[in-house]
Amino acid sequence: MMNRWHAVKRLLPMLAGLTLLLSACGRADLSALNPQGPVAEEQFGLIKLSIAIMGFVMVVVFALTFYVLFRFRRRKGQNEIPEQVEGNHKLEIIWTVIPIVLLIILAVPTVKYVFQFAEDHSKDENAVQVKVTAHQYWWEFEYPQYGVTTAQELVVPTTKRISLQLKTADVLHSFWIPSLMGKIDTNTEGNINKAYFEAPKAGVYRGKCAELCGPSHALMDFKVVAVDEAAFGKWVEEMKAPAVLPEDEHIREVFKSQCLACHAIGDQGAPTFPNLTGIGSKEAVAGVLLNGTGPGEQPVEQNLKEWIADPQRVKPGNKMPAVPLTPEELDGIAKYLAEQKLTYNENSAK
Ligand code: HEC
Ligand SMILES: [Cu+2]
Repeated sequence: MMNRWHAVKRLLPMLAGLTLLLSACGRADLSALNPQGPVAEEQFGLIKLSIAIMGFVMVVVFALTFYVLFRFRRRKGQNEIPEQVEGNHKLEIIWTVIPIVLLIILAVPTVKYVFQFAEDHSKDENAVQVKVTAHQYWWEFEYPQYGVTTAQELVVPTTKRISLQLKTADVLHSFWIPSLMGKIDTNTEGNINKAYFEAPKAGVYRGKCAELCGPSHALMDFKVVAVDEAAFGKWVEEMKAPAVLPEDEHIREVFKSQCLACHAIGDQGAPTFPNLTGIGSKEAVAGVLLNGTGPGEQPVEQNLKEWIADPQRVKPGNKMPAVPLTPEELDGIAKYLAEQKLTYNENSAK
């Protein structure tokens, strides 16, 4: 008895630790357990329903088990073999029918929502259409209604439904915004998946790749930036404004020849790889180097330098080479890019 109490006492700190850990699972920008939009809310409803049913089954089964263990335990001096029971129609019917009823309760809303979430809104003119392309290890967002393409930050208005058509440019990935919608795979062209979500509350939500896709899979993050309608309109305008290239002639030439072969900025360059328009006011560089002054964050210029100097160190296996630059060129380009700020979302601009 004494020993058992010791074991319990030793487990207590671990239980306390786990409770603390789990209590951090409700982050509004990151957690499926703290839904911030209607799609995520309905999905959370399904999670709660299945947990409730499973919890109920567990309690009943455990209670019966302990009752039987206790009630029919072997008593002192009891040496004969107890009565052997084989088959009991009443009981067998009961424990077949109850699980069937439970499964039906689980199946009806699940099937209903599976079909609802697969609804095709790609022809809906009132929805914001976004073509999502997953790349090792970044996300491309094209807005055909507005003629804008961006990367890593999915800017959306709070007032509209966002209709997604998703595909991959290389291997399979999975698009996931835990607090706004569940996962949806990105397949190759010809097998486009559709999904939708709404983000009625302004804010920044974290997105993830949820399909192991290579060495930097865990770094394939993106953000959803939900803003009001006016700010969204302003964002579209700012994205389409002509580029202002670096003032310094040498830096400008290096930037044009070394960077714009792959990247676009404003109306300049090739949009094959992430569009750098407004890179100075994004939440992160390359999705993972968080901009800002909080814990784990750095000023954007610092993050740009870190990224451009050695992209492979930040995200092993990504498709951006380390471009040979002198320290002055690196400084000049990082400073120029850090100044590329959009003002549509002043509140959260870094
Ligand atoms: C061969 C093509 C290529 C060249 C050349 C190139 N990049 Fe990139 N760049 C990429 C790719 C691919 C990514 C996405 C990497 C990832 O996140 O997986 C990227 C990402 C970036 C990002 C992060 C973008 C974002 O939205 O967060 C910045 C900033 C950047 N590059 C700057 C530069 C600069 C500055 C140069 C020139 C010195 C340059 N790149 C040259 C291919 C290139
Ligand atoms: Cu991925």
